[in-house]
Amino acid sequence: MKWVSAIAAIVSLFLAAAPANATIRVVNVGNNFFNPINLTVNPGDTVRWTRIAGVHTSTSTGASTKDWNSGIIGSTPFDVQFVLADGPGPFPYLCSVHGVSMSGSISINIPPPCCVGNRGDINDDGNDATILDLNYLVNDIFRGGPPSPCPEEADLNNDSSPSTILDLNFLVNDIFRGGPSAPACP
Ligand SMILES: [Cu+2]
Repeated sequence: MKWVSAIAAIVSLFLAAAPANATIRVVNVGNNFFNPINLTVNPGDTVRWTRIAGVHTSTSTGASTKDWNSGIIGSTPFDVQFVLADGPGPFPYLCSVHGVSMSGSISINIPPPCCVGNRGDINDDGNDATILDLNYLVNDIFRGGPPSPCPEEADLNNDSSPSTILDLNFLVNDIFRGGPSAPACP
């Protein structure tokens, strides 16, 4: 119980200082264009198509693995989240009212291969487990922040399921209590 409340205290400390969350990236939908036409986002970001004029949709072309169709976009914007597992894209789309003359694409900025650094380097900044990694992990687990760019590096206890409370336990124990460091990547 003492252990749990210690973690809760630390977590609440870091909630206040947690870094920016996954962001919302706006694509304006006008007559007859998307702006920007081509947009690259980070894993976890949400693309928000926002109508500024006319009658339009955001509709994936079917040429990629990710499909969406907004229908006619009204006063409520249309959101799609792009995650690491979607792959880099590009994900082409068009307006189903105006066809290929009104089209665009989304790409995802995929980070370099995993486990090139140290396990525990959750934010992939090239350093071993630090407070910044703890920030990142808390943000991921409790606030819907982006998952680690390197899932293997986020799996601190090497149980094949990254970014869980058990990894948070492990990291807190490592940083604050002189507990064991995360095992090396394979
Ligand atoms: Cu249109």
